[in-house]
Amino acid sequence: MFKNNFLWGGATAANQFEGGYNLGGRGLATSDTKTNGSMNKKRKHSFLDSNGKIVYLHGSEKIPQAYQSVIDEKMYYPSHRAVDFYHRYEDDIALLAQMGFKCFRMSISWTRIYPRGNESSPNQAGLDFYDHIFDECLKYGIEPIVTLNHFDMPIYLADHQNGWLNRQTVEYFIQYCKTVFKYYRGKVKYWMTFNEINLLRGYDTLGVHEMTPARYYQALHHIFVASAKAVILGHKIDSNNQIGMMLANILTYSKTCNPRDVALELDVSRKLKYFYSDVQCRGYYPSYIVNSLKQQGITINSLEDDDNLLKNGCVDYIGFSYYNSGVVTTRKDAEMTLGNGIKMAANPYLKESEWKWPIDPIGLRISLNLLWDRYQKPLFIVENGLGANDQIAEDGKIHDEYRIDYLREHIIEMKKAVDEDGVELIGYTPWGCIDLVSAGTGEMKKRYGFIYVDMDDNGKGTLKRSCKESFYWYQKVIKSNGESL
Ligand code: P53
Repeated sequence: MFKNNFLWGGATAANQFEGGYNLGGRGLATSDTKTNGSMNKKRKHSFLDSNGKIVYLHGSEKIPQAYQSVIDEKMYYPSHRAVDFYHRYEDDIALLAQMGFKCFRMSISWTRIYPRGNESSPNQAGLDFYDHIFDECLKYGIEPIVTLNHFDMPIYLADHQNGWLNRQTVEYFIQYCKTVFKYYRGKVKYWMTFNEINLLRGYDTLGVHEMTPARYYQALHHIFVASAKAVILGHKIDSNNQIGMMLANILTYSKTCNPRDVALELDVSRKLKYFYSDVQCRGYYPSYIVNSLKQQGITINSLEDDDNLLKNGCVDYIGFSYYNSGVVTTRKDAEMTLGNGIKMAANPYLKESEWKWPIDPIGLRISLNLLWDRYQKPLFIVENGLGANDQIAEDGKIHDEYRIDYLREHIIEMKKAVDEDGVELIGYTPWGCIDLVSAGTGEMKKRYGFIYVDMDDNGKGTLKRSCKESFYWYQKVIKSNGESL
């Protein structure tokens, strides 16, 4: 049985959901230069312009004022309007309330609050926008769950000071956190610092041009420090605040019982996942990373107080995403699958989604146990779900029984982790509860929602919302606190 106050809900992120990218005084974010799926491969530091020519983005001498001039009005950038939550939040939240949501996970767009990132005072229109959203949620008894940073940052900080590579970005981030912690004090209790902290690699998330391993670890160190400082500050501003980390929980299996495979799996799980949660839950760099950095000849520049900050800024809970597992093998000829964008060997025991992400509900129970055993901190499944190309049937409805099956199977395993294994679980917020833009591909047709949004990969459509079959199913799940599946 789930606790009475179990947080059933759904999850979103500003850059994939909100739109209004240049409204209400919002500044340009790195994510606003991401094009859609067809451009995906080219998008890191360049894109194809409407004549098929490659245009280099940030750092290019050809475009000095990159942060202002990179947007080509002829191109389609999914974040600019996304699915227009910006104008539709009242109706959208009413639909979530109709489903019985106890909580709603969303992120604040940093550039709505500090358009360039370095201003001395915040943008009032941005503060008002989220204030209205939180009021709207609270009106229905929906607890807002807020990610402070979900895959974006002010493009100004990226292009003028190399984003997270620059220590100064920590201070600007903390200024932003302080503003929102104070402004929304009493309205928001559950926060998360950095979304999928273990997957931040690109220009959009780190704001760093020309990445190298040494630069990566330096930027990451700044992010760890920023997160720790945010936790400390958030507790000081309101001792009721619960501030979590957010881990992409990519579960890895060893392909065989060959000890070489098993040892590799241990190594991969640490480098891909546990390094990050070890720092944020235990408050120091684990020995396996300290030694690996030494071996690579990488020295991280840190300040004297950083050790204390990491120690005192441990998170209150572990928020994590879980979509699938992957198989690790020392064999080079193994058949590889693309799940999660990270290359792993295929698992013959599992089916895969249309996007080739393996489907592994038991892996969710295993993941919950691994994290619980390692840290004994409350867990919160803040993303899970099936990306599928839903079709409107002849009766005008969307019969997404495949999504219901996916979620049901995962909830069953989640329940076993709670009932049989005694894991402490705060809540469950499936990803993209209202269809939104895919982070990995920029597509719209990779849908996760209970609520359908009429829009295609190029942003065309009425944006009208309609309830899928899964909407009514999830409504019953919530009403019965997970008993009626
Ligand atoms: P999409 C990679 C691996 C695991 C989770 O992903 C990931 C990614 C990035 O694609 O992202 C998380 O949209 C992320 C969300 C994202 C969601 O998973 O590629 O926190 O922003 O939309 C699903 O299908």
